[in-house]
Amino acid sequence: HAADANRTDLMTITRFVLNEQSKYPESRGDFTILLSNILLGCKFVCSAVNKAGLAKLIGLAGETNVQGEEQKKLDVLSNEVFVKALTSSKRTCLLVSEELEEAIFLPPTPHGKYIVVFDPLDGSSNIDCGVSIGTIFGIYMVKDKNNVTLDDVLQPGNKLVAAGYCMYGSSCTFVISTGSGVNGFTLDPSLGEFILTHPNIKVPRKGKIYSVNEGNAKNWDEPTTKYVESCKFPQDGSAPKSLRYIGSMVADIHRTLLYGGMFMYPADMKSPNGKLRLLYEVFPMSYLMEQAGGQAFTGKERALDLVPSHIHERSPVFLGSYDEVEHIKELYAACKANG
Ligand code: P6P
Repeated sequence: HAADANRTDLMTITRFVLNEQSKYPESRGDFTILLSNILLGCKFVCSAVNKAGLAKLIGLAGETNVQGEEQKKLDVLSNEVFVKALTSSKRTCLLVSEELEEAIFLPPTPHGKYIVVFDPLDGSSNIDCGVSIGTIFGIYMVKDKNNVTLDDVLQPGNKLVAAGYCMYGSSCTFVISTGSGVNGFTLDPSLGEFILTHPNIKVPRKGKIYSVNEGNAKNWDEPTTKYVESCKFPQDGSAPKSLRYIGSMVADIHRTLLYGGMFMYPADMKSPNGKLRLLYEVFPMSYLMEQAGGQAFTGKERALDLVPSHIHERSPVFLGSYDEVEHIKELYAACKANG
């Protein structure tokens, strides 16, 4: 029975990554150990997020609980979980979190060769209304683990060795790339294992969806305005695009990866660098989009080529289907040519 055979031949993420890593004979399993700690953090956060609504009802998460203790807000709790998981992996030497003003330099007792940048719970303002939220991460290698400096994390996104996200929604979906394509895994809570459900994700070359906060339209620049106009009133006789904007980056990106289209958080007069953070939002999602056959552009250059000047730097971003990003690049080039 093929179905039974499939059911027993479960491709767990650990097996999948071990297969991938076996291509590198020198690999000593450090990455697999790091990843298993990231996954542990995701399972914990998934469980806490799923209880958040209920906990709020009975006064636990984010409120004072029955013992009258102030419960940690979920994003603070998530940050602590990932810092502890990454530290105890003994495979990291430097951490940057959206929740922490300063980077964490781990003492060499021993520490590892990996640098992890992460947003422990992106979109957490959406928790109370039950919208999907997520953890976003990127992984760099340190040059010399006996001499770790902040420059080791102020690297362009094109130096990432891996990136991914975990979306806490109707199911817990983990999407990752280690540089040879993008694969998606879904948590089977009865096994506590992430199972391969979306092998070799490729973003459609064109898309019928655009995703942007139209509330910022008054402040957009000319290329952005023209691009959105072309989505609503196409001049080539094609059908207008649909607008889908969840306001939670992991959810908007996951849809864009699977269905295609354009996700954008452009610069505007109010915020010339846009809103999204370069290291742990723009770079990881741009890395995934390129690995899936799409593109990521800042309005000036390829997003992954940007060199951060500080760990919480922001950047505008247009990312998604190859042809959609090509269109916005042409509009910016034309605008530049016309001065
Ligand atoms: P706006 C959530 O706060 C977030 O960081 C991303 O997850 C999301 O894409 C963006 O901000 C939404 O921002 O300004 O449209 O509400």
